[in-house]
Amino acid sequence: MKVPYFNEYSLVPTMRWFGEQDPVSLSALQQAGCTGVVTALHHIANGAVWTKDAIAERLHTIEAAGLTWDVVESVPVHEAIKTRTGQFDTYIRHYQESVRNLGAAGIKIITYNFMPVLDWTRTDLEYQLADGSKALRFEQAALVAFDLYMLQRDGAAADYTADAIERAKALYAAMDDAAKYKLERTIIAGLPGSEASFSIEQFRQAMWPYKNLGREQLQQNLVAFLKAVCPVAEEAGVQLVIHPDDPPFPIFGLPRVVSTANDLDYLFSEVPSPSNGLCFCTGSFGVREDNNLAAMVQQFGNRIGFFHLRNTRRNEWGDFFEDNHLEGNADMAAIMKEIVDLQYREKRSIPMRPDHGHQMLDDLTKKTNPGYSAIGRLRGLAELRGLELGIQSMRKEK
Ligand code: DNO
Repeated sequence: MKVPYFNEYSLVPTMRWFGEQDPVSLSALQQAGCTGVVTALHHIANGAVWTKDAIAERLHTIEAAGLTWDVVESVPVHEAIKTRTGQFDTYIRHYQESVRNLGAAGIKIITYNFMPVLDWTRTDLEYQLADGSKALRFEQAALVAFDLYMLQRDGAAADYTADAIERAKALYAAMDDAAKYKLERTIIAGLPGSEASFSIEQFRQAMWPYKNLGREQLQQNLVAFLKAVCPVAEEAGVQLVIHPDDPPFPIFGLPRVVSTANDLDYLFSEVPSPSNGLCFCTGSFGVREDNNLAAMVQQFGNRIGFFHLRNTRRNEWGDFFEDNHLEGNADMAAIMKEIVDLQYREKRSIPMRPDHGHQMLDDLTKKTNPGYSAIGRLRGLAELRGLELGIQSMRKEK
């Protein structure tokens, strides 16, 4: 991990790289100001071991480009582990093996999530903003329309208010076939970094094991997973950092257990191991009005091994879009102040990536990975690092 030259304890600037097929090159990441890379071996099937050779190969590519591999995002957790069914103990053994192999290669921070079936979810990947750029958006009515009229999930209507159903009905009535298909693909085809992609029928089947699995059971399954993997991670010098639910509330009747400060409290008190860490994603937590982000950075600071910094703007319906990094509902300056304090307090530099970015400028005419275009992230990184340096220098003047 290379710490930027200007201050001893500073956020380590990184971006996500999807491997050789990523339209954004390693050189571009370096030009944007990154010293490190966040990546995963996406070609390895979910549940299989990440071998030493496969890790070494990726490491070599990154280091040959003059960068370091600072964080893994993600080693995916197999659905059998989340539901504790089928071959879950085999998959846990495989996970332990991957953790050992990564630790031995010097890669010490591993991101994962415990969201049932779907990773992050949006309903629109081309939400037009007034300045001409495009953002990612989650519209509650679109999700409800998909759930009620396309997925036709049993009992779905009971999850929504009459008002939400009215809005979904109106939205659906105005959609043509192309719009419906686009919505379906946006929700279940898998956004960048997701390990799964479904047709409607496959999605129904994937949800089946959760039929009688409530929130408490999922929480316990997460704790059981951590109790099995953290001791191995400790030995390997690795920290597992959990990514919060995105969005941070249940969707499609599936439980979610990493959405609030209470959820985190439970997780860290059940599994106190230092390897049980947190990927603090301001974009995910920030969608909930009851999450005080700056206070959460303070409260869980000693657990945070990785930051995703991003901003969202919500409305009264529960819709949100991804705003500019310094704008939106999250008070990024207050959050950054806590981050600067945390790094000085604990005398460490924490890797960070500007999470997502708008599709803008030349990227508007290119094929980009939604959220992961070069220029939007470059803008985010530049703004966030400027904010950090400003806060650091004010601190010194005191
Ligand atoms: C989206 C990402 C997520 C994240 C995983 C971590 O942009 O933040 O896909 O990588 O949830 O396991």
